[in-house]
Amino acid sequence: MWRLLALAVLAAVLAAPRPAMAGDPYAFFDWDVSYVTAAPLGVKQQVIGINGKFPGPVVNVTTNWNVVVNVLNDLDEPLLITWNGIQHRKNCWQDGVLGTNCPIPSGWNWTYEFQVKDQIGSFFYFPSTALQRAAGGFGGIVVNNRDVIAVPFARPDGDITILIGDWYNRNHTDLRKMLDEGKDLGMPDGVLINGKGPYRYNDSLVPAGIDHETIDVHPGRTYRIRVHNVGTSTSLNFRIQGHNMLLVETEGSYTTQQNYTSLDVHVGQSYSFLVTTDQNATSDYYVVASARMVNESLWRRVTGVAVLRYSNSGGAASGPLPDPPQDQFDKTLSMNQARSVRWNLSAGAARPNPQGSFRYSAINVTQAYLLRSEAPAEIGGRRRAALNGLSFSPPETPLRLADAYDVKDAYTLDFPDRPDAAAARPPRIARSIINGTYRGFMEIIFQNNDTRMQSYHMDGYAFFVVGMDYGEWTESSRGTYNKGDSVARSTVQVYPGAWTAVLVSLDNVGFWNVRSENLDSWYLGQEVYVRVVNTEDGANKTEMAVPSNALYCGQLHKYQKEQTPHHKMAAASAAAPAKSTVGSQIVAAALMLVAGALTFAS
Ligand SMILES: *[C@@H]1O[C@H](CO)[C@@H](O)[C@H](O)[C@H]1NC(C)=O
Ligand SMILES: *[C@@H]1O[C@H](CO)[C@@H](O)[C@H](O)[C@H]1NC(C)=O
Ligand SMILES: *[C@@H]1O[C@H](CO)[C@@H](O)[C@H](O)[C@H]1NC(C)=O
Ligand SMILES: *[C@@H]1O[C@H](CO)[C@@H](O)[C@H](O)[C@H]1NC(C)=O
Ligand SMILES: *[C@@H]1O[C@H](CO)[C@@H](O)[C@H](O)[C@H]1NC(C)=O
Ligand SMILES: *[C@@H]1O[C@H](CO)[C@@H](O)[C@H](O)[C@H]1NC(C)=O
Ligand SMILES: *[C@@H]1O[C@H](CO)[C@@H](O)[C@H](O)[C@H]1NC(C)=O
Ligand SMILES: *[C@@H]1O[C@H](CO)[C@@H](O)[C@H](O)[C@H]1NC(C)=O
Ligand SMILES: *[C@@H]1O[C@H](CO)[C@@H](O)[C@H](O)[C@H]1NC(C)=O
Ligand SMILES: *[C@@H]1O[C@H](CO)[C@@H](O)[C@H](O)[C@H]1NC(C)=O
Ligand SMILES: *[C@@H]1O[C@H](CO)[C@@H](O)[C@H](O)[C@H]1NC(C)=O
Ligand SMILES: CC(=O)N[C@H]1CO[C@H](CO)[C@@H](O)[C@@H]1O
Repeated sequence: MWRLLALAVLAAVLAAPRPAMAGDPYAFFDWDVSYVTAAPLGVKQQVIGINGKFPGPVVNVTTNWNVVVNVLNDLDEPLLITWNGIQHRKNCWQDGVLGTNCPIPSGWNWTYEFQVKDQIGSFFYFPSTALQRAAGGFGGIVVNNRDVIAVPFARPDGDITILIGDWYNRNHTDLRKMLDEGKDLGMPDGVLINGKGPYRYNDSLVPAGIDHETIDVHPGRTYRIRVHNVGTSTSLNFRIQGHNMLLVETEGSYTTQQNYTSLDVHVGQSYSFLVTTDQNATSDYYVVASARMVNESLWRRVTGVAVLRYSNSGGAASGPLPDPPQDQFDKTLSMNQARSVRWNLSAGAARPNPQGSFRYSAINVTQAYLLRSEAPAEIGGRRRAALNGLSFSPPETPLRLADAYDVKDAYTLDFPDRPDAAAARPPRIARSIINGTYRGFMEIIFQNNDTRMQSYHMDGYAFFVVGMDYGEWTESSRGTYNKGDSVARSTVQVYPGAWTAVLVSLDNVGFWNVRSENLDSWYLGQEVYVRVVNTEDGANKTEMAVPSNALYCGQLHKYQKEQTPHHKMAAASAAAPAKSTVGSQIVAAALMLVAGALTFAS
């Protein structure tokens, strides 16, 4: 009992001031997340909007700023927002996935507060549970450099966020039902660009009455275009008719600058290009995102088309779209392109020292995991997806919170490091996670035994993409790793029948989600967590304490105070929602913790 009581009192004391990040500016956002009616492909449906907008607003902040987002859940189901690529250093409490946060109940609000510490670049946010991303709720995140840090290119004349993604006319609850019934989602109905359907480039392929995106530019300028694939499961080839795209950054790393006429952007990935408006503007130009790594002639409708319009444009775009890469029978072209994305070792990134001064090749690997994915199969009587034969069961009690409150049996730490270590047992549904060693250096090899493209993401970190190839990974594959200028990023593609190897330095304490970015595979269980604890963390120097506004659910639900629902509809009819100051909330949270300790003890 003493230990628990001490824990509660300590946590209450630690919760009192804001976390130690005073001095850096704050950016505040108020988001009302609700359904809005839209018909991006001509079929009316409920999509998830933020403050009535679909897609949501761009979060435009600068390195080391504190970001405070008050999220009001006006949906009819629980909600969590996650921040793809934001590292939440020492602070997985804000990560917005079920392993670290209780979902925000319908009608409640919850405030995220985190610092975008030592990061720059292009990221995005989205609702992380229950397939909600298939309905929207996403938006871009721009983290700018501080003025004192050099950027490896001249200041662009504009900054444009482009969200691309496959789209279904069925809503996310219907899609969920299909997966629950063991069905495949099948071919998407199209591709949206910034929430809009395709420009009518061909009357027989695109019906009339669909609203498309227009990107307005001036001639003779250079724009930074940030492209994010926020879709469900389709890899997309992105291209702009008549224009080179100079790749400069991906997910927080400056790349060596190279021109591409098109680039494959896989689900969950983000890239920045510099595009110079150096064409004669005889007419507008097509901006295309077309399905990749599928039979493209069958998947023709899965094509997004927007328009790049110069201010001196001579007229509408017409004629055929610019060709996708002609490599139907050459599976190496896309992979070679992926390999060509390299780190610019001399560029400064978020800090003054060159990003390449972190020499990953000089560090010895301390833990290695080979994670094998297979096509979804029947596991425990249901169609599920697995890694190393384990299909993750989403926790009712967030794993990190369970640790903080000594909840037993919330998870096991025995995730198999090899698929063959798992093969002895039949595939199963489990809540087994990876025991990461703090300050260790982990190698993760993703082996894709499925016949479709996958991409995998790790929260809390950027990893070095040191290798990828077709076939089965073997020990000797290590000889092919790029030991010099592998790019550091948070989402990587894994080609069917191929492997991708990444290295990650486990210096960020917390519980971090490793997941398939393909929504259906993720929903069906293809995720795991890496638990990184510092056993010598006496005073929470390497990890922040439980936030004072933490939500409690599952086995800890008894600590949760009721919140007056703030539903717009409810608020209209019911009395005005109770207002509470930050101070009173902290007191309430502290009392809650003490009460919790007593409950435990009794
Ligand atoms: C999704 O569509 C189904 C009908 O196909 C409808 O019953 C359901 O309410 C819709 N859900 C949402 C969130 O719009
Ligand atoms: C983002 O913020 C920066 C400075 O904080 C500003 O210069 C820039 O114009 C903003 N970008 C957008 C797209 O609003
Ligand atoms: C949401 O929570 C904050 C405190 O975190 C509170 O001040 C606010 O009134 C709440 N309600 C709404 C509708 O945002
Ligand atoms: C439109 O697409 C159809 C079907 O692919 C094709 O046959 C036709 O030639 C296209 N029309 C134009 C004007 O490109
Ligand atoms: C990229 O293409 C542009 C023209 O579109 C050209 O001006 C520039 O020199 C090229 N840059 C590189 C690094 O190839
Ligand atoms: C503009 O450029 C296009 C493509 O390079 C070319 O086909 C066209 O003739 C040019 N038009 C004029 C008026 O120069
Ligand atoms: C794609 O599908 C078409 C139509 O079914 C078929 O003729 C073609 O062979 C397929 N292409 C590939 C590369 O499988
Ligand atoms: C790498 O970054 C430096 C700035 O440190 C820049 O001058 C150089 O052009 C970049 N190199 C490439 C190949 O992009
Ligand atoms: C890495 O391991 C090798 C061989 O065990 C050892 O000689 C070397 O000192 C280690 N390097 C570091 C940085 O620990
Ligand atoms: C987890 O790893 C640590 C070393 O980082 C080790 O001390 C501990 O015993 C491991 N726990 C389990 C349950 O394997
Ligand atoms: C999957 O693994 C099996 C057994 O190792 C192998 O025969 C098959 O070729 C693999 N398929 C893919 C797509 O990797
Ligand atoms: C010594 C100390 O203050 N430890 C606390 C650190 O924060 C966790 C919660 O995140 C508490 O459980 C510890 O008691």
